[in-house]
Amino acid sequence: METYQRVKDNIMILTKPSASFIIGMASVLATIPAFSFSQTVQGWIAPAEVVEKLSKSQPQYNYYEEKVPVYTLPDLLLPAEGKRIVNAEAWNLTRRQEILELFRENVYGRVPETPYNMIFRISGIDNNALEGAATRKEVDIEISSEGLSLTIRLNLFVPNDATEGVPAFLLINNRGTEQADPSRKIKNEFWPAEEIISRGYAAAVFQNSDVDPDNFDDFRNGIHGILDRGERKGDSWGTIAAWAWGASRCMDYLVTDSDIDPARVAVIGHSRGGKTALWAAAEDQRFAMAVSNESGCGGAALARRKFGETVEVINKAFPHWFCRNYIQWGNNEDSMPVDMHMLLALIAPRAVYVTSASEDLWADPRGSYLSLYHSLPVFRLFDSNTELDKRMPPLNTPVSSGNTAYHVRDGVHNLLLKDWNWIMDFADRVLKQ
Ligand code: GTR
Repeated sequence: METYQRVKDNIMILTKPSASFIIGMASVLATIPAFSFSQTVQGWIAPAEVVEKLSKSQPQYNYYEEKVPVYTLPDLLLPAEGKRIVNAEAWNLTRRQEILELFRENVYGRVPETPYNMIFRISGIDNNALEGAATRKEVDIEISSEGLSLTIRLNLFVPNDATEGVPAFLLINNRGTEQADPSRKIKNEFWPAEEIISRGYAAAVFQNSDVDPDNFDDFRNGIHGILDRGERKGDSWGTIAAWAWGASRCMDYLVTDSDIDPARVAVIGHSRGGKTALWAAAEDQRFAMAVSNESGCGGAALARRKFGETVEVINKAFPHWFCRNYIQWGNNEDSMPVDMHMLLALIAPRAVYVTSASEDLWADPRGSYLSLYHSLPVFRLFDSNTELDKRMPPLNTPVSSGNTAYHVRDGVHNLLLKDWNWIMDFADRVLKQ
């Protein structure tokens, strides 16, 4: 893998070669087997000017491929005890549960077992939304326990021309409400409800802050303030686990709505929302697909690469996102019993789509792709034809195999219509056929 990365680095610099550099490179390339060059030029490499710019402005973080440490990933198919997993049945029965527990214990934390009541209230229905193309429903999901309560507002558009329950995208909105405005006065590519409807999907969204505000207050506000009991422990749930739990409460509603096909609901999120979408699908197998848009550290990106944002950095900046036990893995990634390929594997055999953006090196595009690549042994237990190239696909070129997909889009950290269109192309294949 190291040789492979260095080959890529060489080619990366060649995008703007100086004369002396070309001469220098000639001797380097002479040592590379002939097939490497043609293979390498096809795949994505981080733009040299972005690497330089970020490395200058943030010298404390690594943006150089050649500085990625040599690492060994935990073996997905080797349980703590017993024999190597060789089939889907054994994976589901033993190893999947073992890895899920490791993520609860070491990364996101455990949902408390506190009982609660849940009520769905349809607060509004507009049968003539989106110029008649959809019905809009405002659903309030009220959660209460021992006199305390909160409400998650689920906004939902369902296509009016459907004759049966449709597949749906549930977006975890971690940005301002204007990015996913259900009144459609403000339209934003972050939640292109019109396009989602026109392609035959329901478009659902909730605000992550309805479940738990995105700030550190020692876990007093949001759902923590309602369900947490007693002292916090090392594996008590953090805010990402709370948001994922909120996605599952939305799913609780969606399975009751006959306009939706409950077997074809995708959960999608961007960045911190992408981390959440992956964990939601790992915890809740009712989600048929998870989309991680540029989720980076604590999401799709391999922690052991220490590229861009790291475990240590994310815990300092966002002390409420993960469980306390996660802190110990900062600068100690090699000892962590999991890495993020194992999170993606927890979603198998359901569909998973991982995305990156070419200028978003903070979220480590290559580490995200490699994570997907290294999760494939589990997807192959279910569909032996699932195969991706170890080289990244070129820019703006989605690749998919079986129930896995990836793209790296040009540009900066965001969820755009371009991303959605490729994601829906994949969903057309895996959720509609
Ligand atoms: C960043 C954070 C990332 C990512 C991002 C976002 O500040 O370091 O892990 O989650 O925020 O959510 O936009």
